Amino acid sequence: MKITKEQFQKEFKNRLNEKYAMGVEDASANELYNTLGSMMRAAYSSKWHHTWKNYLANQQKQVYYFSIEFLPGKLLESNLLNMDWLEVVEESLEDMGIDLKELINVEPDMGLGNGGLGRLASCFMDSIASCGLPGNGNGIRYQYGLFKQKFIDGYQVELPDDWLNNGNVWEVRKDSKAVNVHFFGDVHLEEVEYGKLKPVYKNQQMLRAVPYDTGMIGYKNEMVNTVRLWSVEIPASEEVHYRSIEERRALEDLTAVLYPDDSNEKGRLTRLAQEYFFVSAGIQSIVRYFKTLNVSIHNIHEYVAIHINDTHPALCIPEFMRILLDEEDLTWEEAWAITLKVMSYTNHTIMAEAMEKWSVDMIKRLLPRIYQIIEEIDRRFVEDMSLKVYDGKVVENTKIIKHGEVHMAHLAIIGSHSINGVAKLHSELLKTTVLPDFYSIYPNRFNNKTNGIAQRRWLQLSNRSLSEVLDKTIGTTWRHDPLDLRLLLNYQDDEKVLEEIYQSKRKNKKRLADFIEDHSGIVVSPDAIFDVQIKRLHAYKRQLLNLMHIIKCYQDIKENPESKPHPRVFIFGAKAAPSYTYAKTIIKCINETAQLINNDPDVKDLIKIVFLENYNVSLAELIIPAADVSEQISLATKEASGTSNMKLMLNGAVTLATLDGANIEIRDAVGDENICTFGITKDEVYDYYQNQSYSAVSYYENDPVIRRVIEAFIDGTIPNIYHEGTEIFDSLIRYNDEFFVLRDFKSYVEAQEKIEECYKDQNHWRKMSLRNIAHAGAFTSDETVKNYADEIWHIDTLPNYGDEKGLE
Ligand code: RUG
Repeated sequence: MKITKEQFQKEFKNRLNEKYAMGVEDASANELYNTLGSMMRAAYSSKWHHTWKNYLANQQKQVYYFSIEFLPGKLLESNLLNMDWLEVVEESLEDMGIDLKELINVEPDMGLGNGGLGRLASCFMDSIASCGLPGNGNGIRYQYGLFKQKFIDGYQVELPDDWLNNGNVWEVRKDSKAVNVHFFGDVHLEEVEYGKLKPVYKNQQMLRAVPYDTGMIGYKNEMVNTVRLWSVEIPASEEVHYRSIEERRALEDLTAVLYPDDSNEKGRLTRLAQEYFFVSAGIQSIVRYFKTLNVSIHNIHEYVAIHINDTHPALCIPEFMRILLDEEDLTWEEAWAITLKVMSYTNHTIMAEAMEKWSVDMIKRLLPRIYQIIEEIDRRFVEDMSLKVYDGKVVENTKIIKHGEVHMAHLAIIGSHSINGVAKLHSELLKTTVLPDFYSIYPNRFNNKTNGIAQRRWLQLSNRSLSEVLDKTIGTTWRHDPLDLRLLLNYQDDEKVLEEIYQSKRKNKKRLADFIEDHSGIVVSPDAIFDVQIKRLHAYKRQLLNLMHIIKCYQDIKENPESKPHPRVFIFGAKAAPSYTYAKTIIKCINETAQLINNDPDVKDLIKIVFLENYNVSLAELIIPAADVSEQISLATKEASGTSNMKLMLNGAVTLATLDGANIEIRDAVGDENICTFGITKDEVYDYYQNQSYSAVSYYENDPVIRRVIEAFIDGTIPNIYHEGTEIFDSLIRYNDEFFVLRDFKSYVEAQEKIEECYKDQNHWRKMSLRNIAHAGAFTSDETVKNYADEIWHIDTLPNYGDEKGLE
């Protein structure tokens, strides 16, 4: 999509005038942003149209990625980059006296996800389009995104994120593609002809699902795929039933909020209704599109792949069955065989509390026909397994309906031809420890697809200064083929290149330091080590371990005022689920420790703690390029993959890591000497579990350093945490430290000492940093989605893709 400066400026001014009857000099940043956005949308619309027309003409098999979360952040800059407009627009705006950055700033973050899971979905959408693959997203258009986090007196306070307040320039409402979704009521099966049963419904509630489509622009390849997000409305025919505002609100609330919990849930009925709502709407729209291909429904699996991202969309399986059985009149056997070929599922966690289960009563009431189908899937599964060699225990462990609950992971596994984990260790644990019975039944379904990140957003856009150094040093091919970052290894002894990379890091640190001062009043030096932990606040991620080390450093300085550690800034970014009190307790403790340390003159600025409010994609884009140290310190076995580890590495941070999730693959890629690992291994963790031999109190009693740190929580050293400090103390000592923080403390401190030692030897550190950048090309989502495409979805680029890229 090419445009010249002259064309752009002319069109921009015209559009601004048309839209707002204004000239550039009178318009606000918001008006300019909307003008630019609408102009871009108009420009890529024809490519968008062509892309799906080409898919249609070629009867291209497409994948539909069903995810209850998408976390794209801002789209303006990445759309400009992918359209190949970025430079022209930046320069043209500058000529007109407009700073593109100001327009970027007015765009709200599209925060329709909680963390890694939603961000991964958005990286995949970018990569699928950028690799020219036929794939689309399907999700919910929440009216409110993930809450905005504020700190008041050190406590997390949640405010609504009204992100649609000023409209959304990227979305297109498609009224003509709306569908109806049904809930509640009674259903019974009636024999319509000999041997053929059909459901008959009474008293159902009907809601309208209206799609809002957003174009997913491929990187300079003229392709535009679609993310379709569904919003609820009351159908015109049903208006009379809902006369009061309260009744209407209750229904419209269905797509109002993103559930801000990764694991615990309130409002379960609404959450279950959300899951069915976007699943049913999505599948109906896929089948409707499929019918325009004029292909027999018996072959739908050759044209459609559906991916279930975590268990939230697992109802895809019974919903697809419902359509094949009730609307397309297929036999159960054939419908099931097709469903299996269409569906695939990714598991993102082994944390037991995140394994979704729904009460039978609730599903039966809300989705009576879907429940019948789940029951029948389960009945046939149990029957089949009992006929095969499996013993009763295996069948008991794997069936879908147990103790009055529907196990969504079991439904997803039984109904999918592929089940993957998101890092090698995680996929291994699924087979050996979490789902061994399923693995014994379906060994061929299990596979690994290590996560990846979109290097366009996480390097090209967010770290322009490093990108320029790379272009100058190794050429620009890495922008299309990130594996070419390896060329950087040729320069590991080149002082000039090392210095340039260092200078670009320093520039990014200065930018972050300015932001920190503006937003929190804390002054930090860009010459300090920037030590970063950015992720959801969760006990297993062990922000507490980080905090305990900081307290130790503080106590060391107090005890020995002459000590001279290299200055450090410990930077946190993390939201806690509103109902997760322990996580909120940790936030409060970090904030109070920050108050104490940042204002203690004895510390002489050797340590600073900065907990930035409202961690989101845009903030990540600012923090990551400035990081020296990447904290990836979850207890081994608990973090399925992690993706901030990949983003930080790509930006030259050195990883300080446990042997968990994708950290292990990062270590294998960069080599032991370019990462700092510590902590117990998965085998040691399971050993403790098996022998029940862990005793936190013995660490407290026998290790004076640990004792001194833990006591700081309860002896008044850290002010204003009387209750919170006790809660932390109890979690560690009374409740035996569920995540082995005390067990790993010593080796974590040693690893931190090693980090400091390496940093002080700047030449050594700079080489480590370079090697991390050079090896990060292996962790891009482009590579990951290509593996999904080849091995799971069996989709391909259009036949002429790559020849001309502009497909007509
Ligand atoms: O916790 C996991 C991360 O380890 C992983 O990197 C990410 C993407 O695969 O998914 C996260 N996750 C898991 N988010 N929600 C869940 C459980 O539903």
